[in-house]
Amino acid sequence: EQSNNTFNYGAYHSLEAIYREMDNIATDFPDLASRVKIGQSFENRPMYVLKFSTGGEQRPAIWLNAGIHSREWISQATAIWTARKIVSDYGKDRAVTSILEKVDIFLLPVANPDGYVYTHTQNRLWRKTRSLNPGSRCIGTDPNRNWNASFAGEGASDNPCSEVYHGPHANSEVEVKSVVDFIQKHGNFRCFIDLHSYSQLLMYPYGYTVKKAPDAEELDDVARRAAEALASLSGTKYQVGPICTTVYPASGSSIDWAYDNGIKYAFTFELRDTGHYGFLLPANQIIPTAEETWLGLKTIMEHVRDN
Ligand code: ING
Ligand code: ZN
Repeated sequence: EQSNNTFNYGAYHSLEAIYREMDNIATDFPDLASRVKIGQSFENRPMYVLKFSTGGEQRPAIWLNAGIHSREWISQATAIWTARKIVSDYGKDRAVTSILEKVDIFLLPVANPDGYVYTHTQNRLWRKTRSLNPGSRCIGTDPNRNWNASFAGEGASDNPCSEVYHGPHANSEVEVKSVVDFIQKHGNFRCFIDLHSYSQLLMYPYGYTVKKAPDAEELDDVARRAAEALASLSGTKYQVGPICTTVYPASGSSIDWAYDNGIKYAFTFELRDTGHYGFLLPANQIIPTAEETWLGLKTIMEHVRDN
């Protein structure tokens, strides 16, 4: 049933190639996967998610977000590998099968499509969206400072030329607004995971304050178990902790928004490496990274299934 599968998971791909592969997955596994358009980008590119579901009505759901920062290519690559892994393992791997009997998974591999195209065509290290800022020559907003969670607070900038510019108002970026609207309309998300790179960290709220999240102990326990599972494959070490004290203060982030809107299991991965290659992680590390990350993701998803 993988007649269309000529996609090389060990290489980085264009937006078009990723979108084509998402379509192939949905076509090959129509009872399990569907490609859903949730909106379009500032430059009018479609935003596609893969929905994995074995039935039911608005089952509890997991949002897997990737590529919100366009230059973090291992994020988008890990996400599309994960999509293929889910359809390949369903019915074979006990954990995946049991997760999908109870919860739906929504996977957004390229949360910032305009930025992603720009990193392929103009500037490999572009991070932000590509929206225009009236009155400034500088382009783009940091889409991980644009969510409605202590918007424009600490760790974000009001300068449009900054890499962490928060934008004119919360949800000003159509890419962010499209995800917010989809999640709110659905109403039954229990988990939100955002994949970034790099630094090998697994973090939970908050980024906007040093105050402990009410569920910090449970989140820390889940994250530690996930990091342990991840390391079990080939020894890759992840540091675990709240965003604010583990990396830096950051307001308006996706997982703080998710957490403050009732999505308790909110996590961010900073994938490989620790800085040797940084954003320019060689393609021969895509599959090893995706495979180990998968063990961490599965640990979190099993916890969501059981709670
Ligand atoms: N790091 C993240 C950033 O947006 C982060 C760190 C994660 C902040 C989650 C807030 C919430 O700055 C990278 N590399 O983008
Ligand atoms: Zn990032």
